[in-house]
Amino acid sequence: MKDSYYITTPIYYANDVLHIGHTYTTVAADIITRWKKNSVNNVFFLTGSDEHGSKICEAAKEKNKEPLAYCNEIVDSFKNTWQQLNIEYTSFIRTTDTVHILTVEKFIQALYDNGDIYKSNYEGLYCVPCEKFLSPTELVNDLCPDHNTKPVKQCEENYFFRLSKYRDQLIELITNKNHLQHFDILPEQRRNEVLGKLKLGLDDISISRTNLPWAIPLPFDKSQTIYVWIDALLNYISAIGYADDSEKTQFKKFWPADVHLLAKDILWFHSVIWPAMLLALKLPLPAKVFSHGFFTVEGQKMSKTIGNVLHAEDLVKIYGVDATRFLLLTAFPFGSDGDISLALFKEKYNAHLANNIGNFVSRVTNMAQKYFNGKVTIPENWPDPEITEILKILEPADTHISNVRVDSFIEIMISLSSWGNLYIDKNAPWQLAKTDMKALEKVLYNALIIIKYIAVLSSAVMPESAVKIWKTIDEKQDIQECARNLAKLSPLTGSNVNKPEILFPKIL
Ligand code: ME8
Repeated sequence: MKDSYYITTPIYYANDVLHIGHTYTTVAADIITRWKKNSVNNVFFLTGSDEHGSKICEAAKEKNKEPLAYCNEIVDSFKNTWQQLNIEYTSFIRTTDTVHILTVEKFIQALYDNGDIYKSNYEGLYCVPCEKFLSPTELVNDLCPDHNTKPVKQCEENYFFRLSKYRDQLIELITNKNHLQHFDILPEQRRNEVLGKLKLGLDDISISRTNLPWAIPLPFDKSQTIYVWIDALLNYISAIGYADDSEKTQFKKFWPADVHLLAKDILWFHSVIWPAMLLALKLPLPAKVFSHGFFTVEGQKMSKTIGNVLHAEDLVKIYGVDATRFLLLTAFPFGSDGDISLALFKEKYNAHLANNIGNFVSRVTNMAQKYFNGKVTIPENWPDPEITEILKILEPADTHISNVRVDSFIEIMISLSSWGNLYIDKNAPWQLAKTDMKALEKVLYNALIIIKYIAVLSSAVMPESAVKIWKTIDEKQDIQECARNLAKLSPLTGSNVNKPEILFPKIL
């Protein structure tokens, strides 16, 4: 079995600072990475910036800057955002990095040598914000439906990639689950959309431009530059050393990727164009592409013109880093679109974090202090069936992460805490304190165990809170070891429950 795991986010356009949609994808990738690191030795989490093309050129020009100088500033802002959100990526690739440029040249030359690239005339309508040609049927009132802007007519002699040649092979790899090279597109609804479109036919695509200097020149015809999307997709292999000829490259260790994470706006590029490019060079395809839901804000697409763009930093100011990570991933089922608003986040924060998880940790640890001075000892015949039974809820945790269902993973944490609160209400420790200290100690011990496992799952989602909880319950076990052995219930290893910090104060 391959002892490595490779997950990627899209490389975001360096034309502007990041917004909450970008953060959504990246936090999800970070949660998966953190959890995978518990059981897999080599985990690679790649993110980065997409820096070539008209879109970046125009943004730089507006600010009176050279494209690279402009990108440098935007990349700094990306890195700051990721640092603020506790994102632990392995590598940050820029499409202006030399290693990336060399990879693109090598790859495109190989496609050319293979006979997969040819020259032809092209006339079409190009949408700069999308960085792609749109067919007349895609337009609404002559405008791009995603950006409400008029595409520009372009007519030139370009180089084309023989995309159509790979259609049948792609359909087979997407549909045949028993194929060794099965390529999974998730959720299923998205797979069906891609397949439906593929079955209607597939045209070759133009992969070069004549009048766009801010891009990588074609290695076999320097008068043209490489289409920004072809350049960008190759980041997934340039970052792990595809162009490095030495024996021990990261490429051997990590390729094919386990999952490319993204949203529906760029699914076609990742589920058709990218795999076809790989097939052309007989490279293995990524195991899966997962398209999570798309956020709108109060019913509308986020846009600077409307002025409704939400940034993760807005949430961090109100809720802190951990809660922001949690709130983003619990807003909607992970594969479904949804409408976000500050009101929705507040409601979720109070329901799940302040009133449920935070309240549970606080009331149990306070009672451990009050009734036992923090020293709660293991009951006889522990674990009792009730605890063994409820902790079975942990069984699918690894599977949820492997299936990229971060929402279902977090749901386990929420359910454990809801169960814990009910368990406390049902057993009324304040009554037991008057009649049966032994029974009381058992109830608190069990509740502390539930807290321990909430912290274990939290280590991926809310890492700082996980450490706080661990300290509060005085756990000595290594949290990763505990995460690796979820199937084997472990007792508390500390001896002194401390006074809790308020984890998630209620927000009115
Ligand atoms: O497309 N809701 O970059 P990009 C949820 N450079 N996720 C969203 C979102 C929203 N409203 N808006 C953006 C590009 N995202 C290319 C990618 S990869 C080889 C090149 C997230 O800056 C989501 O992951 O437009 C989406 O696919 C991505 O940001 C698009 O980022």
